[in-house]
Amino acid sequence: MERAMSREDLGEDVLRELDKVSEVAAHLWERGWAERNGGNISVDLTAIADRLPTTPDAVTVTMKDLPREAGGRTLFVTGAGERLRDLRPPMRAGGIVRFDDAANGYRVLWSAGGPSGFRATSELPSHLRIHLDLSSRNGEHRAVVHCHPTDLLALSHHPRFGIDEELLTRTLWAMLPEVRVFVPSGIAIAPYALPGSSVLAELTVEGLRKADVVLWSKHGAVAMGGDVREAFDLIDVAEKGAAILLRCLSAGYDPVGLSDDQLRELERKFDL
Ligand code: 2HA
Ligand code: ZN
Repeated sequence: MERAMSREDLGEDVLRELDKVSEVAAHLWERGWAERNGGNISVDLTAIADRLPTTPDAVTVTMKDLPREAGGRTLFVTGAGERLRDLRPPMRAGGIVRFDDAANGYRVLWSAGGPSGFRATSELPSHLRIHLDLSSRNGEHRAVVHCHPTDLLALSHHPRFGIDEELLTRTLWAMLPEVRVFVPSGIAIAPYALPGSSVLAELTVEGLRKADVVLWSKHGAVAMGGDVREAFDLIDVAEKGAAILLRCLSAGYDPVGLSDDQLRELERKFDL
């Protein structure tokens, strides 16, 4: 029997991505956006981890209704029920999984605690669907971050901002120039759906086709990026807009907001 892979066997490219995951997971925890087992992260490693061997004795965790294109994909994912604050090296809370060719499920290639016992995040259906959708569109996006950013989540309960994604996007763009520039495609709202469900996965994929951040109503936010840092930045900037909006509303006034002219000036300067 082959010995289980150690961290060093993963290779430099994979380890670099895992280090970024640890860094971003620490930010999520410090921000209070990942209480208990809240939040999850995945990185599509298929292009850089295709040589990692499948541990021969690893059991297949079966999954129903996997899209066929999932076959052969290799993802880093956080574990079900794990705490993101435990993603500091040596990364107790994450693992690398590969979907079998027939897309009936996945096998664990590596996890810091050994491959047995590791189970991928309950939000794997959403993460996987996003990665598959992305790889069919372009190769640039490889990481998906889901977390529970407090102010965006609070706004999803707002009777107007919480149900009107155009209003929400325009209002947050107007809170400070960064939001207009660094969340250029805005925020989509996915109506509440059961966490981990394929309905939520579908809504998320639809949202990310048009927007940079998808706000899961009454739950949290999702973004994707070339790496986890980029995905985190999108949520972080959108959340800053939400925090300013809520700060003004809680102080008892409606924010003035950047004017249409000021927004247009930014759009010209940054070619948006
Ligand atoms: O992984 O955040 O949405 C825990 C969650 C589920
Ligand atoms: Zn969640």
